[in-house]
Amino acid sequence: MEKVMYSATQPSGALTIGNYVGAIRNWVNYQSEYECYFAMADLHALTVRQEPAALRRRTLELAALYIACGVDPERCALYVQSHVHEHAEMCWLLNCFAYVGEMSRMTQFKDKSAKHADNINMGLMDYPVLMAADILLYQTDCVPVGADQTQHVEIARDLAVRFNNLYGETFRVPQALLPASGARIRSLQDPAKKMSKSDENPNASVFLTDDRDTVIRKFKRAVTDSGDRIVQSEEKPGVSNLLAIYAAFRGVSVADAEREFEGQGYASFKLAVGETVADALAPVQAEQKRLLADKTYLAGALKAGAEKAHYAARKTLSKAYRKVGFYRGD
Ligand code: AQP
Repeated sequence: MEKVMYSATQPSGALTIGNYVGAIRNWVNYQSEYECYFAMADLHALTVRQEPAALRRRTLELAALYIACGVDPERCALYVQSHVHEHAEMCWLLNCFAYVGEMSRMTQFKDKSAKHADNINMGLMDYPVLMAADILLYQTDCVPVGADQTQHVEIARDLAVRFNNLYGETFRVPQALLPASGARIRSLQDPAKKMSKSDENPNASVFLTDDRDTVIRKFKRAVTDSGDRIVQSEEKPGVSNLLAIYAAFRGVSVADAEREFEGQGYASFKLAVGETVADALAPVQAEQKRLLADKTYLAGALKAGAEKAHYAARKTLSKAYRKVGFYRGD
C-alpha cells in the first residue's frame, strides 16, 4: 500500500519564509513517493478572528501559492479543509477521547491565549484535536511540519493509539517529518520567537509576497548580536537564524555557510541573505500571479481535490463510526 502524507497551512495571513522552508517547499519532494493530501486549513484559521473577505481571498491565494511552489494538483489531493465535512465530524468524535487537561497544556494554546486574551474560544483549545482529525482521516503515515507543530502531531499519535486500544485497529499512527534545515525560522526582530505570519511587527517576518526591495530591507534591519563573527551559537541567536535561513535557501549546511562568510562583516552578510531569499521568491511570486489570473482552473483543481479527499476521509470516518457503535442503517 502506498504511504500517505498529510499537511496543511492556515490562510490566516500572508505566508512567511518560515511556512515555506518549514513546510510547503518540502511537500513537493515527496509527491512521487507518497499519496499526498495538502489542505488550506480554513477551519483552523477561524480560531482567530478573520475578516471574511480577506479569508476568502487568502484561501485562493494559498492554493495558487501551493501550486506555484510545485504542488501538483494532478498527483495530490489539493483542497480546502471546509469543503470536506468529515474533518469537522471526525473532530467531534475525537473530542470525546481528548482530555481538557492535555489540550490546555499545549504551547500554541498558551501562546495564542496570551496573544488573543479577549477571544480564548473553544476552537483555540480544540485546535490540536481538529489537527488530529485532519491527519487520522487519511490513514496518514507522515506529516511534514515545522518544529512548532510537533507537539500537535504527538497528540494525533496519542489519540490514534488511545482509540485503537479501545476499539481495535482503526487509525494508522502518524509521524512528524521535520525538514533537514529551516525547521524553526525565527523572528528577524526577536529571535527568541518563531517567525509567524500574524506577528504584529511587519519587519519581524519576511512574507512570500514581499517584493525584492522589501525582502532586502527587512534583512538589513534584522537584529544581530554583539561581536562580529558569523557563526552559529546559542549566544548569537540573531546571526544563527540568518545562517539557518541562508543555508535553507541555498541548500547548503550551516557549516558551509559559516565558511562562506568567514571574515565578512554583518552588513554584507545580511545583504547576501536578503538577495538569496529575494532571488528564490521571485519565480514563485510570478507563477502565483499567473495562476491567480485563472480562477476557473483553480476552482476546478480544488473541486477535484476535495472529491478525492472526501472519498478517502469518508472511508475512515465510517470505520470509526462503526467501531464506536453508531447505527449505520444496515
Ligand atoms: N517559523 C517557522 N519555521 C519553520 N516552520 C514554520 N511553520 C510555521 N512557522 C514556522 C510551519 O508552517 C506550517 C503551517 O503553519 P500554519 O499555517 O498551520 O500555522 P502556524 O504553525 O501557527 O504558523 P504561523 O505562521 O505562526 O501562523 P499564525 O501566525 O497564523 O499562527 C506548519 O507546518 C508549521 O510548522
